[in-house]
Amino acid sequence: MVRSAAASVPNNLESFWMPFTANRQFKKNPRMFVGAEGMYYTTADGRKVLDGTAGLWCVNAGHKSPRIVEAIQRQVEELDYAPAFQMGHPKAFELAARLVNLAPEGLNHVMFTNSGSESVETALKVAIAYHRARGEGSRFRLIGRERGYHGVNFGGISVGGIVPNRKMFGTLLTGVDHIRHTHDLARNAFTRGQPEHGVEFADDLERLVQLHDASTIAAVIVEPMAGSTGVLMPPKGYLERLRQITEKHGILLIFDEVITGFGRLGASFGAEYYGVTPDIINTAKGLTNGIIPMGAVLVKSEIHDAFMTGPEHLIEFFHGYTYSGNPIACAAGLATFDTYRDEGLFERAAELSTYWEDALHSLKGLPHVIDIRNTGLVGAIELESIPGEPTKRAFAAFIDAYEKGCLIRTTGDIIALSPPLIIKKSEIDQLFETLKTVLKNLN
Ligand code: PXG
Repeated sequence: MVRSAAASVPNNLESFWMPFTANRQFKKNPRMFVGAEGMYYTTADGRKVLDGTAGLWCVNAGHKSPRIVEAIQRQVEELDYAPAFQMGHPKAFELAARLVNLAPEGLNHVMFTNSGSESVETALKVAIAYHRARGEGSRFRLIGRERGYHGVNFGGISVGGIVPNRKMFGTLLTGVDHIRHTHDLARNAFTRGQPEHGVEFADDLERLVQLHDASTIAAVIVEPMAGSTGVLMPPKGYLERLRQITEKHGILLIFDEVITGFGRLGASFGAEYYGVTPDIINTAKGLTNGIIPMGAVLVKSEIHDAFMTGPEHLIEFFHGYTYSGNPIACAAGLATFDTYRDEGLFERAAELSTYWEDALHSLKGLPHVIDIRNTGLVGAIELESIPGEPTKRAFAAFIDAYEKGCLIRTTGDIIALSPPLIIKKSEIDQLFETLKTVLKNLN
């Protein structure tokens, strides 16, 4: 029997194998969102849930932001899709130019992707190919960092440093090594902003240069502030030193700004916030307010120009996606930038960050809390793990907070918070009052 595509099937939860989810736990007691506006989700059972995480660190301008919604609707009517290769459409060029305008000086060229993971793969490929294009093909090694998160594709998990994301997947990329992470609870617990201790962790790169020789290393990739792994701020002077060491050895520095881009820290990019300019920046998430999948990779002119040689009818770089610079995504991106600018959201994040910091650190002293850290509109509360049962305590907090009307994220036994930048002081109060109750009741 031929089954019609339109035939209705009874809804069931079995078919969808959910990403990064405890599927069996979820399906026994599903948590479904059916609507969203501004700072709040609506659940299937009609409750309002305060979004303490901007979706997954992406809805920086809040949900259903009207200009973005309208721009997408208009674009579908005007030009739904245009081939990404050997053809163009105006909004892709406009969005690239606007992005360059937001970025630190010198990062003048943009490739579009469809996710943070694709931005990572693109950046790593650009780095290796760049060295080869200028006659240093021996520079093939990629250096990541322990506890780094760079998405889930093979390049990203190879340079990434989150063990469960790597251990099941065979040999990964070859020619990859890692510098040590910067988390140092013993010296830095309960720091507001950048930790005092740990600039010397950057010197671990010199150790790898000694081991592999600079002439074999193409690039180092780090998140300016490590997000997914539990919000780890760069120690004071650390990023500056990484920049010095990479420059000294001719190694490209890639900042993965998928989370730190677009106002999260109260500046356009982490690079601007920390005052350190890398050679390549990866973005996604807040680029379109999370509404349409899109990522972008910004590169310095020297990198771009190294490929602009040879006969002009030939393709210069063999890479790209069917949906690179998709018109709907570009329209969403442009309207997102207008919204960030006209609502002053990056400045708003900077202004609110002190109130946010004070509210967050007021949780110090509650049961099981072993660290609290923050920057911009990001916060983390690290809990002591239940012996032999890592992640269980924070997961219980996540469920309880959800039932009490707040969406939070957990990674390991760390609670991570990153609300839309439109959050009001009263909503910051609501979030932390709820968390206080949750933490007090935690086993
Ligand atoms: N790089 C960084 C720094 C990221 O944070 C990615 C790459 C991958 O992006 P895509 O779009 O392929 O998912 C990310 C994604 C969390 C969480 O709760 C973080 C991410 C994604 C989902 C959840 O910490 N970061």
